[in-house]
Amino acid sequence: MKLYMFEHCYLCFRVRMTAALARKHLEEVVVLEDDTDTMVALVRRRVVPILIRDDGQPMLESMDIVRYIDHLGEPMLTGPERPEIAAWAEQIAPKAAPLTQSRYPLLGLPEFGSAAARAHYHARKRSTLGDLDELLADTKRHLGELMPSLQQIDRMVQSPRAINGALSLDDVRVLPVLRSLAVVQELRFPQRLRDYFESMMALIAARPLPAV
Ligand SMILES: N[C@@H](CCC(=O)N[C@@H](CS)C(=O)NCC(=O)O)C(=O)O
Repeated sequence: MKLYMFEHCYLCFRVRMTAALARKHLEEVVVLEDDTDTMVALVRRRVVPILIRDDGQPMLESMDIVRYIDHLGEPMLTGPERPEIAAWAEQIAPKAAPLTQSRYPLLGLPEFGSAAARAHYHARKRSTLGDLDELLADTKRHLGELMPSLQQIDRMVQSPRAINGALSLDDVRVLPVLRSLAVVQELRFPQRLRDYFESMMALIAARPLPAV
């Protein structure tokens, strides 16, 4: 199986963590940020993650891909799910975006490996989030708006090895968000959340992204 992805993309990390948990080999192909042609050639639109299955079929939609990989063998993500965790994962995205998306191009990631790729990202984000330097300068305010959500999810952690006590799709909803948020150097996860993040990343043998 081959995964077309951006290193910073949390939806791509959903797929990567599932493959690691399921012990399925995934060939990871990082697409340059401005390489729209590659994505369009595969699925006729600009989007990642894209999984190319071993039978050559492309798949889109991170959670569909996660379920597909999890069911290639004995499923791992069989624990209970809680609707409040899915709701949390939905509402966190707009609060995380100003903090994370302003930092991704500063981390030396392969999708930003050319000046053209970086320029493409800045232009794209300027039209949705605004100027990235201004977002960075506003880190304290954005962190203040984020912290209640982190306290909330901290209270929901039932075990450092699985948010609901047994591995489930909720881990796939939460861990990638935490991996993204951890790029904010000033951010301190509450204790239980930090234990969860560290033990889950160790479980899948993944290193955190750099933090700035
Ligand atoms: N519902 C899709 C959403 C995929 C998605 O929004 N991917 C983002 C990257 S995280 C993307 O491709 N954005 C368009 C772009 O980068 O131009 C999924 O869960 O896979």
